Amino acid sequence: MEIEVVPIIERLKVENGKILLTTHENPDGDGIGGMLALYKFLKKKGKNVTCAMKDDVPYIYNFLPNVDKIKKLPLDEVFDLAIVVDAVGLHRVKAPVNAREVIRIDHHIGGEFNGCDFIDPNAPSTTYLVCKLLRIWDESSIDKDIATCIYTGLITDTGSFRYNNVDKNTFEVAKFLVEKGADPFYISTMIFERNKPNVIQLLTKTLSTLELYYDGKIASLVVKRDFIETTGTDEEDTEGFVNYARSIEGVEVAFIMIQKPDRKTWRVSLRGKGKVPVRDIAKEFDGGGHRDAAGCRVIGEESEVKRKIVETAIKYINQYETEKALV
Ligand SMILES: [Mn+2]
Repeated sequence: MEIEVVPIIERLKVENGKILLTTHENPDGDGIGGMLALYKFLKKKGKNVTCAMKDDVPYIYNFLPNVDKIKKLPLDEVFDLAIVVDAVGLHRVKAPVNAREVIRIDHHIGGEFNGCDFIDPNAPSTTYLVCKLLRIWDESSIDKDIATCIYTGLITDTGSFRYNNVDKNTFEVAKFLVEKGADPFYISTMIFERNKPNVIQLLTKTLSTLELYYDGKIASLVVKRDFIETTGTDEEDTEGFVNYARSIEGVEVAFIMIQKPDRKTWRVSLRGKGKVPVRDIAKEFDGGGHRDAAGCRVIGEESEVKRKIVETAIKYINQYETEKALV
């Protein structure tokens, strides 16, 4: 199990040039946490590291140590090595990166494998993999700041240890991080207990769009651009809204459609409950993700897009039920 991490550690040890750490667009706690954990660790190892990504840091992650060091892509610089965190490739970064070599640390499936990549689709978060890497490299260099960043990715990608990607190893890593100084109450408070009143207004508008289909097995929510504009919020404030649709008893597929500023593109986030693989639904629209959390972009009228997603969800619900009946 440990052997797979060794090539990336050996590669990083010999890199004395410029290293770029980056993550996907619409960055989350796992991408930013993973990037900043590596940033501080590599700095301690005397490396020349830069953190940069396409979008701004969402408000809820502004407490993370070294968050002010994150630059905006594109950068007018050539890097010797780029490490893409929480993404299967540079195409997910959605901004130009000039690097001689790219390696990936991720828990998503996809892309061509390169010998230095560290990818494990069974890991609950990318920061879980980052933790594994840093522990094998030099456990004593993991300090409170690094532990805080890793813990952030761990709780945001597991819904605070509620999703089915959690097992005893997740708690073992969490215990290690707390021993290293991560403060669970502080981190959870910073991420989940600092809602602005207008975000709750946005949530209210969004929840009023709730619709159920197919005997209540499918639930949809819509965030119209007007909702965002009239409440003075941002698209990133919709993070987690889809979970309200998923939380309904009997729902197997939940999705939220977020209208992009061009008003014809919809960013769709899908959530499952361990039965119907929502990643397969997203794939039909050229998207991807995890079995229970996936996304895609669809262009069209609201009702048309919704109908297509619902029809595809029905197909996969039927497929799941047929397979279950055969077992
Ligand atoms: Mn992740």
